[in-house]
Amino acid sequence: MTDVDSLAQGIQHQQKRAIARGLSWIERDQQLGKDLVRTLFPLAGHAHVIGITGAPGVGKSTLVNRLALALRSQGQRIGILAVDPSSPFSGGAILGDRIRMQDSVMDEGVFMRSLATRGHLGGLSRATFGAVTLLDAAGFDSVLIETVGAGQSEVEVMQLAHSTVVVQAPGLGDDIQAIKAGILEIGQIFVVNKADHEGADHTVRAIRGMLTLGLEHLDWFPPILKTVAERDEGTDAVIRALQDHRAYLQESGQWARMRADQTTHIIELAVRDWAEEALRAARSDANWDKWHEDVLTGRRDAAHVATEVVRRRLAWD
Ligand SMILES: Nc1nc2c(ncn2[C@@H]2O[C@H](COP(=O)(O)OP(=O)(O)OP(=O)(O)O)[C@@H](O)[C@H]2O)c(=O)[nH]1
Ligand SMILES: [Mg+2]
Repeated sequence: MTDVDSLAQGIQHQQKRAIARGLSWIERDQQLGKDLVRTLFPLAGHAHVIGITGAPGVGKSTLVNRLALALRSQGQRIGILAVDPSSPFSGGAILGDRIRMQDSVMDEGVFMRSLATRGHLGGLSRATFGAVTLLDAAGFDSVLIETVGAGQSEVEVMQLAHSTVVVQAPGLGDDIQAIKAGILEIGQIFVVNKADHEGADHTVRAIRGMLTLGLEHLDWFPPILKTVAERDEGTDAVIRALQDHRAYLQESGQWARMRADQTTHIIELAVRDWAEEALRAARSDANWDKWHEDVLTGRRDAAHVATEVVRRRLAWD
């Protein structure tokens, strides 16, 4: 049995050490991690993947903690990913999350992990895709992904979720807040947290006003819910909205369509990896200088050389 197969087996048996090890492989973008994700992919597709996004400090982690405990009390096993696009290493904010998450981390049925950025473009969403696939294959019923809603990589990360909860808080310049992050399009559930603060109703109205501008034709109209996550108020309504949205996705066929899209995605990743590997091999091939010279002098078209590179790689495989 290969390393990948035995680790995949440990993950299926829900061994926390195997899960942690696999996630590290995936986070570091190692070949073993890629192999592992491909091995686990057919076992995934059952978990409800829930994105929690919003501006810094609106209470995402506090809400995630509440949701995790509520789902846990229904008997679910919960995976939590805190995705931090801003820091290459686990920074202060994530460390703070960990401490606040402690009561759920202690629980056997909850697995919490933070994922940091890889240097290259798309690395974060790839790592998150792999991590979600792993946790799903490990049998977690729900996977919660927390990320700060600020840029393109977060939007990409949220596209991995079945249901995205956009969290806002009163008094942060509501209109600009939502539009700037391009966040309205990705939210299926809106939460105005810190409803104990002044202006929560104004924020609800501002969101409703913006939503009605373009979503009338949709058959899912995003609910806008008020919560006080710190005091566990409103958690149940968010849980119900998530269950409704899941049922909606399943009945409308979107759940199956997302799984089909992911299947396309993993094939694309595999093809891209294979092509990159072929190129790497070509660069260290003894013929590289000759090919280079051929293209430079016009003796051969670059596409001809590419065909030869691929042919050689196929013969090698
Ligand atoms: N008043 C009030 N404070 C809250 C509420 N929910 C969370 N907080 C507080 O708001 C602060 C930020 O909460 P977090 O849950 O860390 O917010 P976050 O969105 O995860 O923050 P980042 O991950 O740093 O972007 C903490 O001090 C929480 O205790 C709430 O409903 N009301
Ligand atoms: Mg947080």
